[in-house]
Amino acid sequence: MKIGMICYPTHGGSGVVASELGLELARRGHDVHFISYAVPFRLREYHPNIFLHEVDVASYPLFKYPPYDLSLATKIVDVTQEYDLDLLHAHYAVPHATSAYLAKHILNSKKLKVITTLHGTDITLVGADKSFFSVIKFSIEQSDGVTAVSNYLKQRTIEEFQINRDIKVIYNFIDPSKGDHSTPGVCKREKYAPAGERVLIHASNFRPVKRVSDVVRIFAKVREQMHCKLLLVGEGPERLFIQQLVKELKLREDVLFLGEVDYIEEVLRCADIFLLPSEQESFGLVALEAMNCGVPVIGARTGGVPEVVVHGETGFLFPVGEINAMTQAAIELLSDNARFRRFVAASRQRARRFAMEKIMPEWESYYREVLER
Ligand code: GMT
Repeated sequence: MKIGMICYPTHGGSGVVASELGLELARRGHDVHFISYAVPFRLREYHPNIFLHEVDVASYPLFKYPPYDLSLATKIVDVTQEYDLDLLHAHYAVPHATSAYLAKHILNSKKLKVITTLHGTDITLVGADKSFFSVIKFSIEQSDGVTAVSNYLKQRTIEEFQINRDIKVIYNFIDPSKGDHSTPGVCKREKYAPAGERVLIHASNFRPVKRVSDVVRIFAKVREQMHCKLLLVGEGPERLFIQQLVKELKLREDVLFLGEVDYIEEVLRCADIFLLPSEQESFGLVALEAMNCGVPVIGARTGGVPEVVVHGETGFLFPVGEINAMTQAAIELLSDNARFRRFVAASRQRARRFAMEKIMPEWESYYREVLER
């Protein structure tokens, strides 16, 4: 198949999923054309079946806001014509699904199909903004195929947008070998925890929805009970506020800001517990990546997270904002070695449910099904 993969290039779940899916499709012999405004960060490795097409965003003094969606649609039209694409796969509804729809109609093609994958904030945050409502609803309804990354997100989309069409749930996936501690590039745990401290970790885009201040407050309370370090991975609008909070709580020596990390497993492999107290999370790819590395997850029972993390087996989930319960769970788990080891093993085991070799056939058969529509 010749596939156009439309995604955001930045550090974020939807870009990671699109990149890993595209790479694996390329390994399986398909041609994959990435269309984005920059090279997606996970695509730095060369593959002969991967093609990159950067969208040039028009700038003109009249444009206070350059029309990215139109530049993207134009690029999709050009690439589809030049490479005779069969399928456009838009990751994230806004504006990718809409630009793909527009391109398909400019090309006036019956052969070309559009699949939209909903990732989460395109429905729960952006979608709830009334100014986008009708265009998102239209783009979902007009796609030839629609997938959601969890049952939760599927239900939420149907309810919020009164959608009356099939939406297929295809879970995000991991490569089990990346969680393997014997693979090269293993994190130097002693660099972060030189005196054998326990290591807590959080990774996100530091947006309010992630509740990173809860992470810091949980860590502060755990630290009252045991020697530990907190690794904070990522960048985003709340980073300065979080740095200030770390300073106020006098945690500077024990909290390490690592910035953006391209291959997160390298850091996850040296952590004991992943904290994910998000207000909203349609799936929680990073929780799955943590479990794949044998790191249990403690966080909020929200959105699609309970479809990934098994409460009491691979971590603990509590209502959003229950930082005392999250703290207690972390202290208890870290204080009982035998139990902790059971959680580590169960986390790895659970992650296998989302192994690439299980999920990829779902994608390939869904692509074929949509192409036959
Ligand atoms: O978490 C974010 O805000 C980034 C966002 C994205 O699209 O990059 O993540 C969403 O998609 C991920 C991949 O499918 C999911 O694992 C995340 O749970 C989801 N984020 C939210 O729902 C907040």
